[in-house]
Amino acid sequence: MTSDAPRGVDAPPELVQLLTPEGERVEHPDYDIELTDEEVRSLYRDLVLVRRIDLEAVALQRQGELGIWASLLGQEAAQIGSGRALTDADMAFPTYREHGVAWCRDVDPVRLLGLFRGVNHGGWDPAEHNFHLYTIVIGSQTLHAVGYAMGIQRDGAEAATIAYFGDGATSQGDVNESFIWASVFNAPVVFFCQNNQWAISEPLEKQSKIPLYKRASGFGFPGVRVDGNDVFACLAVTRKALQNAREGQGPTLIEAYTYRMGAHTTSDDPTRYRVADELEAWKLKDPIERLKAYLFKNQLADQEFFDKVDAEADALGKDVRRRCLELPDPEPEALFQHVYAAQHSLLDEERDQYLTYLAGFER
Ligand SMILES: Cc1ncc(C[n+]2csc(CCOP(=O)(O)OP(=O)(O)O)c2C)c(N)n1
Ligand SMILES: [Mg+2]
Repeated sequence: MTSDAPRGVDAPPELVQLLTPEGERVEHPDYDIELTDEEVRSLYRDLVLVRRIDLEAVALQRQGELGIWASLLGQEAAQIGSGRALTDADMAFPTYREHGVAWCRDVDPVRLLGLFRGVNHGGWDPAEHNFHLYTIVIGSQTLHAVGYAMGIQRDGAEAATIAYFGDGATSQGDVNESFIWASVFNAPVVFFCQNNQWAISEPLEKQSKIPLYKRASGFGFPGVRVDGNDVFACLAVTRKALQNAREGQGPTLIEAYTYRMGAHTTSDDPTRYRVADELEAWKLKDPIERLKAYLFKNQLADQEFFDKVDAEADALGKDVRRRCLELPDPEPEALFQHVYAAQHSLLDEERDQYLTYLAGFER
């Protein structure tokens, strides 16, 4: 770090920004976005609702109803901006934290919770939503995304894929291999890295000596750093990168510069490794507050609108909680389902053995 300011908080000069932390609209020579007032209000609603889902999930975990939860707090704009840039035909490959992108892909939030409650192995049909299952193995989904992109390239489809991953994931072999494949095959893929400054307790400076987006040039494709707390900029930059990919111009690496305001997961205690100042400084860059300020200042929304969105968020929180608690426990034999695409004799045998074993107990 070159200044005494808390980590990452001095916005780097090369950052694409269209909305300042104070809610002022600014221009960028390479990126612009035309949004109707209704579209801006709709983005605000998305941000507030996904934050509410996240808050409810953290509370459910604290009450013992979920095994674990990976909060997206602070990363809403990166996820909603990029998620709303996708067309129905595009395919997204998430990590375990992309609840905002899931929202944009119309995945019922309760389905996400089912996975963290341990009552299913995935929760949704990737083909139905063009949103792959969550991936815990850091970085592996970038390879899946490139493979899928090469497939749609051969199909001649007018679509692109987007691979989500974190700053820490850029140190994984899988991610670097996926960059090479994407580059040499000119695959229609957008690499969307949410640099939230931390990989559990490892700070960014332990992952890279150069800004992450600059890594792309070594692989032979463009990289761009965007203000990850600015929903307009995330939407504009991702839209352009996806369009380039669809038009045969190959991959782009987007580094969304943001901050993980919560713990890594509910199993983590960030007070053990980071100073409180850092969080306080980043709170001033909150993605929701800046859009709210913009809406207010430009008289695009009044108090009645904000109250309505808050009420909708509360109702959604209640609904998600109720339906989460009602999720049925799976039958023990469900463990053996969906392991392979088709029936498998060894697995059938193991399932029968297990059921015979269970039948020996009184239920
Ligand atoms: C291959 C692999 N190695 C290690 C882990 C353990 N692990 C889980 S999350 C994580 C840090 C990931 O950091 P980052 O990529 O920055 O994503 P973030 O959680 O910050 O969104 C690690 C090392 C894992 N899940 N998979
Ligand atoms: Mg990270």
